[in-house]
Amino acid sequence: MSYIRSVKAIEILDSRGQPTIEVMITTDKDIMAKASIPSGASTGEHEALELRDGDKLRYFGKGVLAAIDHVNNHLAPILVGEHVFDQGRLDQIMVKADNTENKSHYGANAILGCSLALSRVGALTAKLPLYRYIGGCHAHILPCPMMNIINGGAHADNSLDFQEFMIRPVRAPTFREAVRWGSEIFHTLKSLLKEEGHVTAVGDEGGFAPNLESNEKAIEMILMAIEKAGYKAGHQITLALDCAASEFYDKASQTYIEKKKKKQKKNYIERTSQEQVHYLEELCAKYPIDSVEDGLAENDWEGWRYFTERMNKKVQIVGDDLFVTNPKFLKKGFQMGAANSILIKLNQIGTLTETLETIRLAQTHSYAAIVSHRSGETEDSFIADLSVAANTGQIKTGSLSRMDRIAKYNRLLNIEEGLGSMAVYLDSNPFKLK
Ligand code: 2PG
Ligand code: MG
Repeated sequence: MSYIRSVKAIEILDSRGQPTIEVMITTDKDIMAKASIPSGASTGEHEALELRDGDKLRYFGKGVLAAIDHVNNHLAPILVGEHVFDQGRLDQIMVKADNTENKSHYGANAILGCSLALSRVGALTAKLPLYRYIGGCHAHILPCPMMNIINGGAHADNSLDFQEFMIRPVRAPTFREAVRWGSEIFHTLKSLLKEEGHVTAVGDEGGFAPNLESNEKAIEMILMAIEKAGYKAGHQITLALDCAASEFYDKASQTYIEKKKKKQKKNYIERTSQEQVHYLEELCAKYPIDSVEDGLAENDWEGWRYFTERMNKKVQIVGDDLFVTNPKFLKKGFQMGAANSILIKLNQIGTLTETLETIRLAQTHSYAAIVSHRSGETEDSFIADLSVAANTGQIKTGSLSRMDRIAKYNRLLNIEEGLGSMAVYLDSNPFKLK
């Protein structure tokens, strides 16, 4: 038997240079494991609370000393002396002790730090790779990555309102090949952007952040890069969008506004919810797009229902801000017929156990689950193991640059190697291309 001897948190920095929390757990057998917590920029209204100090004299109010104090002085006493394999029960006790709907008492960052460090120390104690410890003996599916090679929205200081323009190497034979295809397309895109005189600086998730005149132009540049790199768009590689539409939805007028163009005093388009759905449909008809995330705003449930009714059989419709990894909102989605997939982010809900429950709920209702990073990340590659553990078949973890993104790809390459002949790279595209 192994017991938790100590739990300690410190303040570290994430990929945007903002403070975040790292938790270290040590057992009575001197086994030690750490976990650190990511942070979003385009966060959903109903996410679990990320506790920030608000003290303007430190990190412009973004310090996490209060969350750290909660770990060291309130959560540690709950965990110390407990058995390291008691993940489910200990997550439950921490949630109960917090006793709020959105984990605002201790902070979801504090609770999740403990939850993830606990599972790592459990895996080390069991002498198992993390994905095997969490997922058991049937965990063997390597996820199809959604690689975000052009960044816009809240992740880049450029002209694009859509947040993510992604490629999916759906027909790659292995994960290793999927990474190679993605990397070659990424570098080809760089040279094409350069040729056209665009900047090749990258955004928060490592994709390029050029000032292109429209979403269509971004998509067309990617299609050119796919072809020039020697791949077939619509067959080997499909496209995925994360519109992050809550960011450009105007609540007062209930319309979707080309916000960045408006700000630059250029001609801009304003769309009603129905028009936004029709616009997305046009994009999907014109280009080999088979996955659309947050095409509508988080509270525009009627728009989601309308989009799903029209496009359910044709594309993967992914709820991120809409569901915030929370069973309550996912169930509402089932009832209303909103979306057919869910994005899974550990820190939207705040414990490993609840995250696994949400994935299970989605899968039992034939909703695809896609494990995802946040735009602010650390070197922690927990989500790579999680995607294999839960056999989700899909992961979204950014572009082919910046070590905070690459760390996850590298971990998956190692997992694939470790699984050997057991490894399966899933063609996770259940939607027929036109
Ligand atoms: C998203 C995420 C990750 P953020 O919207 O899907 O790409 O962004 O972490 O900023 O919410
Ligand atoms: Mg999103």
